[in-house]
Order: sequence, then structure tokens, then C-alpha cells
Amino acid sequence: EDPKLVAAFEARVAADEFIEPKDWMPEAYRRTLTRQISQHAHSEIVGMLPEGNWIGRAPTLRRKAILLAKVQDEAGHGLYLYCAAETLGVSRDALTEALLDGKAKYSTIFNYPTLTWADIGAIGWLVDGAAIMNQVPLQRTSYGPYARAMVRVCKEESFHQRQGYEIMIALANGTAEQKRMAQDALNRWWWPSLMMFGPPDENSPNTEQSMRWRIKRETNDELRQKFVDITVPQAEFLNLTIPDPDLKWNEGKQAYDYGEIDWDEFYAVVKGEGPVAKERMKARRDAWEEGSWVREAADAHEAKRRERKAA
Ligand code: FAQ
Repeated sequence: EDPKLVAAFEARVAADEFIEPKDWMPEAYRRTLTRQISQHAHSEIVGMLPEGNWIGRAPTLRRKAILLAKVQDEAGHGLYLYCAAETLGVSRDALTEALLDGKAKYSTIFNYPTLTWADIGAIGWLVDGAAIMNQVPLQRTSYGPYARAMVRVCKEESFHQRQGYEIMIALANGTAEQKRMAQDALNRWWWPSLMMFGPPDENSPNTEQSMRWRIKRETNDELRQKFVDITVPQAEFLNLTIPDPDLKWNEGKQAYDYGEIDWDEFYAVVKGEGPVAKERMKARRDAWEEGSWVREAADAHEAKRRERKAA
């Protein structure tokens, strides 16, 4: 690559300018962005499944309407993100194929099952909470289309987080059985939520370069720490216990210390061994196959329209 082009690119990034689709960029920058944006898009799409599982069983009409809207928002996020990835020169079909062939990653968090209604509260509170923590800085990521997609996504995620927390408030102040459900959901979702931020910085192969290119604006560990610090008082307000005996306020660093994350579990889930990973992929493949008639009909319609225009 021409060192002059590289230097000009790096200067623009250092000056916090956005890089746009037609601008020159190093191939490795394009590759890293395509990887991260497409994984993010796949996460939004697979992320509809755990919650979609509860739309038919939401306890009231109000809860059902809210959950339906939330799951639709996730579909929208996936679509903006696929569009952002396409501006880097990759086709949406290729991205979808990579997901369905099991070659592309998506967030580990969506490979855990949603066993009770309280899980819908815990997902909104913790999973959307972690997602916002990670995505707010991405509004200033160096690639323009990704940054702009994040603005709307973050607005919607913040509503999602509040709807989840509101479910938790209702359950935590409810009957003994409801409170038990809320605690059980927190117990099961806490550690997987911390894993969403990715491996510790010293074992994160992409962080250093992505920080230099300003694709990432904060590291995995920095964001994880912020998430813990914001979430602990929220758990206290609910009168629920975070399942970590080592969790302790550290006066010196003005932040919480927390226990060791089970990284073996994380890497096993990344490899596709999550508790419901097979079901998730089967659901996506079935949806793709069952939707083939829609794609064929759209193609046939487009072909007819073109023929008519040409005639
Ligand atoms: N799961 O070197 P790093 C949502 C992989 S929120 C699976 O640290 P990087 C909203 C990583 O890809 C969830 N894989 O990587 C919602 C890499 O593998 P590769 C989606 C993970 O990219 C809420 C390897 O490990 N959000 O969907 C995970 O610098 C509720 C080494 O890691 C985003 O994607 C993981 N947790 O940092 C929807 C945010 N962590 O590709 C529905 C954008 C790491 O080299 C309901 N992404 N890996 O083979 C990012 O910020 C970054 O990509 C990180 C990972 C922080 C996720």
C-alpha cells in the first residue's frame, strides 16, 4: 500500500474525521470493519430469537406490545448494520451465507436459553445495558456509516434497557415467587453479560489495532468495568444479589472489583458450544429456507418490471 495514502489516512483518523465508503482505506481496516459490523448485524438478528420466544407468552397485552416492538427494533438494527457493511463492498447474501454456514460469529450472549418471563426483564436490563455501554462510544467510531447507524440504534437500545429494568422492578416488588424468578434470572444472565464485552484486553488480538484506527474507542475491559459500576447500584435498588462473592467497592480505584470470569465457558460458546447454539442456527436456517419464496417472488416481480420498461 502506498505509504503516502496510509499516512494521509492515519492523519484523518487521528483528527477524528469520519472515513466514508469512497475514501481510500487500508485493506486491513476494511477487513476489520467488515468483520466487526457484520458480527454486530448477525448478533442483532440472532438476538431476536431468545426474546421472540416469549412474544406469545408475555403476561399482559401491554407487555406483549412492548416486546413485539422491541424485537422489531432489533430486526431494524440488523438491517442498518448490514447496509453499513455493504458500503465496504461485501454483499448481504455473502454475509448471510457466512452466518448460516457457521463461519461468521455473533454475540455469545444469544446462545443462552430464556427459561422464564423474568429472563426478558434480565435481557433488557443487562444485555441491552451492556450493548449500550459498548455502542455509545461507537457513535464516534472512525467509519461514518457505522457511526451514524449507532446513533439511532443507541436511542432505541436505551428504551429497551428501561423496559427490561421496569419488568425487573415489577418482579422484584412482586410476590415471593416473582422475586425468586427475578433473582434466578440475574444469577443466570450476569456472567454471560460480562462476557459480551469480549476477552480481557491482554488476550484481545484486535483491540490494540482497532483502538489505533479508532474503530473501537474504549477497550473491552474499560467498558466491562463501566458496566459493572453502573449496574451494581441498579441491582441494589431492586434488592437483588449479584452472583459474585468477590464483588466489592474499591475505594482506591473508585470502582468495583469483581470476580474471575469463566473464560473457558466464553471460548466454548464462541466455538459454537453454547447451551442453545444449535437451536439458534437451526431457527435462522429454517427462516432463510421458508422465506425463499418471498425472495423468488421479488426477483420475478423485478424481472417483469424491467421487461415491461424495456418494451
Ligand atoms: N461473542 O479481539 P477481540 C446486541 C470474538 S449487542 C462472540 O476482543 P474485537 C443488541 C471476536 O469477534 C451484541 N465473539 O475482538 C441486542 C474475535 O473473533 P474474530 C453485539 C466474541 O472485535 C440486545 C475474538 O473473539 N454487539 O446485539 C465476543 O476487537 C438484546 C477476539 O476478540 C456488538 O457486536 C462475544 N461476546 O472486540 C440485540 C458490538 N467477544 O472476529 C438483541 C460491536 C469477542 O477475530 C437483544 N462489536 N469475540 O474471529 C464490538 O464492539 C467488538 O467486536 C467486541 C469484540 C467488543 C464484541
